[in-house]
Amino acid sequence: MTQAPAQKHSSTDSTMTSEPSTELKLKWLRDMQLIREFENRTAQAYQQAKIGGFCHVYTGQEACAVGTIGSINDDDPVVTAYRDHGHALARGMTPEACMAEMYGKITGCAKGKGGSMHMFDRPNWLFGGHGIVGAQTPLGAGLAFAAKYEHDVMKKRVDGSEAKKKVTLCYLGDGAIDQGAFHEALNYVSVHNIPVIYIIENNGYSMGTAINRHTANSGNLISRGESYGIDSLEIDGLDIVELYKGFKPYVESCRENSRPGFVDLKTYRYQGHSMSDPQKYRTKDEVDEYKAKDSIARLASQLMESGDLSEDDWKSMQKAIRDEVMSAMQAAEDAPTPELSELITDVYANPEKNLSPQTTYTHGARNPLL
Ligand SMILES: Cc1ncc(C[n+]2csc(CCOP(=O)(O)OP(=O)(O)O)c2C)c(N)n1
Ligand SMILES: [Mg+2]
Repeated sequence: MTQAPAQKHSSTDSTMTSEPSTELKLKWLRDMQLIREFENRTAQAYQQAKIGGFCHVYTGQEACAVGTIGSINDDDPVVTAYRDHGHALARGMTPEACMAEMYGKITGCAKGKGGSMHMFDRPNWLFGGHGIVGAQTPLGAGLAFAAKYEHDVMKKRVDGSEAKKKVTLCYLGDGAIDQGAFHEALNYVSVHNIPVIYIIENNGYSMGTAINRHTANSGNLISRGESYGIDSLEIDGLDIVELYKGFKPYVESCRENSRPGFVDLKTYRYQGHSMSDPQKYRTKDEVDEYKAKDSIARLASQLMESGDLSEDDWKSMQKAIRDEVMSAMQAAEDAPTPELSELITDVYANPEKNLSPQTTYTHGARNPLL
């Protein structure tokens, strides 16, 4: 599976943003390296059985989350699939809360009840982490609809605060683009002018099935967005600077015009699909070919060439990040597991009624299982 590097732009071309500042590039380098280190340690902890359940790491794809989340506002909603640690960290979740969640500890972002696939961070406007392929795509439409309704109709938020013009980012993998719910969502958001951008993190594989074997017209994914009347964009997701230059004006155009978006963001994952994947469907040469184009190494060498980063600075940045992640792991290790009483807290709207054999559901029907 080899994907052609892409940079096919739509009508937003004319508004390509200017070169990002050195400060921003250094921040991206740090954010991407944090995800890389975090994911390498996650894989290690999984192998030591400190983390259980399904676990999918994001190594290789770091520029996607960092570059796209770096193009929106702190209070724009974000929702994604199960390969979600990178999005959580890019959105501002602490490594402690993210790691503790995977360790099943009470200090985790979802009190240890969600695990790897369900990173959730309400203060940072991250609405999961979803394990059912494509399930987050109608949720992305709903989040964007709610924000638009608050702005255009209610003129304020439900809590009385200012309603802003927002854009929602909804991520999905190339393996999710043929889900029916996604097509219904695309149709809906286009008809109703809902500003949600669907970002296909196209890593070329759905588990072990290469894209040309799982989807029709795989070389032209944006034709799907265009067929719903959505101005769509192809971007090379391995080069964060180019990604930002193309994506940032696109976001602002969707925000201003209250229009949805569809982005084919071409990327590659270095590890297997999940932690138990013998990877018989691809060659080591293919993986190495992509590693040679690594987004972190590329940005670091660009910054060195421009004289904005020395070898020593880069080494000490890597060390500081390593220490930060190690201390998050230690904190996760030391944190307590949830009390039994936490089992149904935050799970049901009214746990007692729904779980008691004597009572009925809130809407009055009797529980048929009892
Ligand atoms: C509805 C549904 N069908 C099947 C699965 C099993 N499954 C989990 S991940 C996956 C592959 C999805 O690949 P992709 O969307 O490309 O995401 P990636 O893992 O590459 O990030 C499948 C089929 C699932 N979780 N949900
Ligand atoms: Mg994929």
